[in-house]
Amino acid sequence: MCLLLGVRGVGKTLLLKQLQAVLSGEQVNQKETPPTIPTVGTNLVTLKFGKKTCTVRELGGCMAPIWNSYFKGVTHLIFMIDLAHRQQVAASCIELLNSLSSNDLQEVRVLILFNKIDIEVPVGMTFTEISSILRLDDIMSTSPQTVDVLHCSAIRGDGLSEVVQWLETHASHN
Ligand SMILES: Nc1nc2c(ncn2[C@@H]2O[C@H](COP(=O)(O)OP(=O)(O)O)[C@@H](O)[C@H]2O)c(=O)[nH]1
Ligand SMILES: [Mg+2]
Repeated sequence: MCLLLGVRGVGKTLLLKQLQAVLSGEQVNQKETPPTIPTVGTNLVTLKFGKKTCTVRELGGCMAPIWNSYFKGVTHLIFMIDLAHRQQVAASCIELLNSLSSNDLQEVRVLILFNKIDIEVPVGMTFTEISSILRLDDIMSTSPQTVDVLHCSAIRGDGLSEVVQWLETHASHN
């Protein structure tokens, strides 16, 4: 089971819809982006990679205080961060560090996924800027988990093939 976490509005639900579209061979269409509504509770999606599958569970951002009740049995974690929302970075950072320090997640493979690369500076942050605000190097060197980092635009589709690749390589099974 792969868990998809991130504070509210970072793009988790849209990412799952777009991954399903990519994997079923549909074109990601920027103008007809599927609408999302804030996720209440959890959103469970099964992604198919040929004969292999991967189950991803999104937990709503407003559930952060009880995210840890879903950590048992999790093998992979995608933590999403919104590059267009500076005021939210501190909150994201706290939730990320909390999750990484949980006993149940010490062995999981982690993907930190920066979303909304389509929103340009100065509203959006560059990868270099967010990395230094988050102290990403410290997080990567001190956390016991293997941590990978990717960036994408769930709305435009940039970077989604790398996310698909990560899920297929690490998180899917027969
Ligand atoms: N510009 C931009 N907007 C995005 C992107 N990904 C998601 N959004 C928008 O962000 C809002 C919240 O998305 P949603 O998937 O519901 O976030 P969640 O709360 O993390 O599930 C929606 O209006 C999305 O259309 C992106 O890559 N770029
Ligand atoms: Mg959602």
